[in-house]
Amino acid sequence: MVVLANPALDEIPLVRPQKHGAFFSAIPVVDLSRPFSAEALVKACEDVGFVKVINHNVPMDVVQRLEAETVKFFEMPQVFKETSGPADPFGYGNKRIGPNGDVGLVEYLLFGITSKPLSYTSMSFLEEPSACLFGPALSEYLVAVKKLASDVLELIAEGLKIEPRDLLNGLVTDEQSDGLFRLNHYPRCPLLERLDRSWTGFGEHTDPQIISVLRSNNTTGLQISLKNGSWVSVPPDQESFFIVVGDCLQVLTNGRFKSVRHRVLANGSKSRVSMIYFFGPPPAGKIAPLSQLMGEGEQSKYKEFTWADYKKAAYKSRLGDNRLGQFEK
Ligand code: GA4
Repeated sequence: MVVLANPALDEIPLVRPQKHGAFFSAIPVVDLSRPFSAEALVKACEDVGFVKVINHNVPMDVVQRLEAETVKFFEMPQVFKETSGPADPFGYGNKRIGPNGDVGLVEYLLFGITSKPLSYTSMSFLEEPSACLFGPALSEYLVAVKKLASDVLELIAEGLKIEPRDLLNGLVTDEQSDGLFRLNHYPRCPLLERLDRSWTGFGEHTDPQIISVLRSNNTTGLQISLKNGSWVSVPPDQESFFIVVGDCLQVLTNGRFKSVRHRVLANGSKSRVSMIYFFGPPPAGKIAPLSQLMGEGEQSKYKEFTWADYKKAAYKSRLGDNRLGQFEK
């Protein structure tokens, strides 16, 4: 029997297992420059709630400049870093994550992104004084990654056949949308390395927002939980971005997409730097399953709430809590 190659198939396998070392990674990869990326993104969000995107159009020189400045920031003496803290919620934080007793082997800077439109020239949208320690790469990065988030959400809307097409990305590009930016540093730890132990860098949790866009240096540590409950390591890729489905997108899709539990394990051998832009809707934005995604007779799985309600509840919770639980019907 002769099996003919089907050239059309070359266009489709945008979600494909990636060979990494001796194993096939469970992390879907979507090439945003290829046809069918909308369908591939939807499939990845349904299956895993996490997807690596390539050909994302974020200039690598901007990413590298911001990474270099981030490394420099975290290399500053502790007393200097602490002038931009403690994070409550914005500013410099060390070991303590959130207000309810969570800790990890991590130091970080958290920025609130205000409603003003992002521009290359103005830093005023960053509600954090330490923003002035960074050069233009910070705002250039935020502009480019916001565009990426918007493109991804528009593709997801296309894949889900949501009308109007800008319904989802409109939630994060709205003047009132509530963004957060986090720079994390998981330092080298010779003791852990010596003991060959790993430690919690950032405990397991889901992100409360719509989506988060994560990028890290070439250090391992990030893990995601698959639907069957097993944890898998995400091979680092400093040239790509990872899209994380958040709780709000789970609700908007009535549970068709699942917000992915993820965590960072620190093994101390190499420092890890990550940058995550969290895209939340406007505070008054109503979060409820989109009627056009509901099948005939399908009931909403969630009580209706606003992003402000959800955020308030989130800040009362512990990192690993199931925050959506109290909003389920
Ligand atoms: C998890 C996702 C983001 O990092 C974050 C975190 C926030 C914080 O660090 O202040 C929270 C956590 C996150 C959810 C529950 C609360 C709030 C810590 C915490 C225990 C910035 C966010 O938006 O929610």
